[in-house]
Formats: sequence, C-alpha cells, structure tokens
Amino acid sequence: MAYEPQPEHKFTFGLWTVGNIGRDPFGAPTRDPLTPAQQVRLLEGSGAYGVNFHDDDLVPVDATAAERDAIIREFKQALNDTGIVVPMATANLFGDPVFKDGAFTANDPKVRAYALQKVLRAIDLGVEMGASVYVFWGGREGTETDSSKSPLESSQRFRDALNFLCRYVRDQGYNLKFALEPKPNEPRSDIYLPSVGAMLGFISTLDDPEMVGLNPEVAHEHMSGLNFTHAVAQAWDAGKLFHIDLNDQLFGRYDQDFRFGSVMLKQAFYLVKFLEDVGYAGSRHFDAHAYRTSDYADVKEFARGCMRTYLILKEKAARFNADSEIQALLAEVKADEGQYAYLAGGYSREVVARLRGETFDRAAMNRRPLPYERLDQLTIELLLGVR
Ligand code: GCO
Ligand code: MN
Ligand code: MN
Repeated sequence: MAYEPQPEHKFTFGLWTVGNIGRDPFGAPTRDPLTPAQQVRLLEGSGAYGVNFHDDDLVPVDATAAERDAIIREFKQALNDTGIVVPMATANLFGDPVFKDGAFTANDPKVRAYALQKVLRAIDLGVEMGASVYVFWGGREGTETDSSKSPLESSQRFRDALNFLCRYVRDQGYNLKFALEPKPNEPRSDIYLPSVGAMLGFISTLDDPEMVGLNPEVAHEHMSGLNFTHAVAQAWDAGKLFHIDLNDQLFGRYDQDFRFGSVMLKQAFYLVKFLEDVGYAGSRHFDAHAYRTSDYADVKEFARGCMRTYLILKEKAARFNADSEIQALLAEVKADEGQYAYLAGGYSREVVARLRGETFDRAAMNRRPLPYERLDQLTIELLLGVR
C-alpha cells in the first residue's frame, strides 16, 4: 500500500515520545504512564523500525537490581515479539534536580563526576540493547546568568567529559558513535553550543573527532530562526550526520515538538528531499510528541502521521526530480558553456593571470533570467497535489 511505513525506512521513536504523558509547565499529565514494554507494543504493526531511550526511560534511577532485571526482561521480550530494535541510546542528564546547574558543565565537581558515572552506565545499557549511536543532548549545559560560570571553562569541562567517554568506548571495544545534539535554549535560558555550526566547530577540538558527529533536530534550529536543511547539509558535508531528530516547530514559539511536517510543510519537503537525494542511511528518528489533548489511540495516529508525511514528501521529492518542467528550469539556470572551466583546477599563477584578463559585461550578466518565481510556484503546485 502507498505510504505504508516499513522497517527498511528506518523510522524510530523515543520511548519518551510515544510514551509522553502530556505534562507541560502549566499542567499535570493528561495520559497515564505506560511501561517501556507497553510503549514498544504501542508501535507494534506501525512499520516503525526502532525505539530509542534515555537510561531512566527504561530503568528508573532508584531501581533495585531485581527491578532492573525484570524491566529489561520484559522490554527485551516486547522487542522480540514486535521485531523492533534499539538503534540509539542516551542518558537523561537534565530531569534530576541534581542537574539543575548542568551535568558536565556544572560548577560542582561532584555533579560532574556523577554525570560521567551515569553516562558510563547508560552507554553499557545502550550497547547491551544493541545501540550503535549514543546521543548527547546537553539540555542543562548552560546558564541563566553568565555571572555563574565562564563559557570558556564550560567548553573545557564538556570537552574533558567527551574525551574521557570516547576513550571509554574505545577501551571497551564498543561499536558506538557519539552524536551531539545542539539546542539554543529551553530548559536553560542559554544552552552552550546552540547550533549545528557551533557543534561542528567544537567537535574539531576533541581528541577523537572521528568518533563524534551530530544529531541535528528540526525544532532546535527553527527555535533560532535558522534554515534546518542548510544546517543538515553542513553536517552531511562534514561527514557528521550520524543521526537526526525529526519533528516540527514554528519560529519564535516555545519548544513545540510537533508531529513531523505538521506546521512547516515546505521546509519539511526540502529536508526529506535532501536526505533522500544524498542517500542518508541512518535512522529517521521522530523526537516529537502528540498534542496534550490526545489519548493513546490518537498517539498512534500521531506516530503514523510522522511516518506517512515523511513517505509522502519522499514521493514528492521523487516527483520534483522527475518533473521535466522543473528540471528544465534548473538546467537553464545552471547552464554552463564551460568558458570558466579553467577555474575548477584551483589556484595557480597562470589561472590568476587569465582571470585578470577576463572582461565581464555586468549589465548583460544581470539580464540572464532567473525564473525562481516560476520554479517556486511549480514546487508549491507539486506539494499541493495539482501537478
Ligand atoms: C529536547 C531534546 C531531547 C533530546 C533527547 C535525546 O528538546 O528535549 O530534543 O528530546 O533529543 O533527550 O537526547
Ligand atoms: Mn528537542
Ligand atoms: Mn531531540
């Protein structure tokens, strides 16, 4: 059937996404909590490929060894029964009051040590469940007041923690890569390394930059008013697109985590087109949650909606690529008679001499048509289903 999600599409959900109980800063939960195994079963038959989790989503921090074993047994059983796998894991370094001043960047060295110990355990748990990507989202790694800590010292603390953990993974011989997830704010007033670009710059300062990449999220770049597809392209170009968090978010609003493609459809189209055109092979992870008004039947619709919209946009992208009028326009604006092919070889004194000798008729150059209005309207009509 058309737009029917299949495991090969690599759609994944966080336990915290389909299991979200509808709490917000102004109100209590609207849905009863589900166990991790029930959260997996909620996705049964949906076509989802995997589930991802924070350590505490699976095993509560105060669980006894016996409780831990029982939860894991039940969870593994649900995975077995449904064929759903665990491609990514992470740690919750933001929920516990102990992390109110951050985890790796907290001023208290005891908190930093505890965060490190918690992550060692979360890595072990993730690997035990089969994860090959480990995400770092430093939700509390930031400030309300810059009187409290130096951003330079915070960078050093974050770097030390990541260097330590990279060594741990290598030492254990785990097949695990790290994916850093930038976000500009919420829950802190300012979170360090707020954008994909900032994170990419930071990675190059690590001891083992090969092991570390990005987990960009639609909502997080949109919160800053940035073009998410451009950010993803930059990560891809650097060989750093290790994972991706898909959801939706209007510019200038609170952190919305809406169903993928539900509010900024055109942006979602360019994103899907990019991922499909370059052949991104990783998880398409939905870090979104259903409206607070939904019951679990509607949560299933939410999950199905994320996946279907992705697949519909994937089909639209294929249509865009096959549309002869669109492609002819693109060919026209890119037409190249090869007159400047000598520049492609890069710098040399000879090339400089030749370039200096060129004359450019700027008025004629300006007359070359760029019918982007027509191109964009064709795109819109394609998206609206009349092409
Ligand atoms: C957020 C983040 C988180 C992370 C998650 C996995 O805005 O709260 O997107 O949902 O993605 O903690 O690391
Ligand atoms: Mn988010
Ligand atoms: Mn996220």
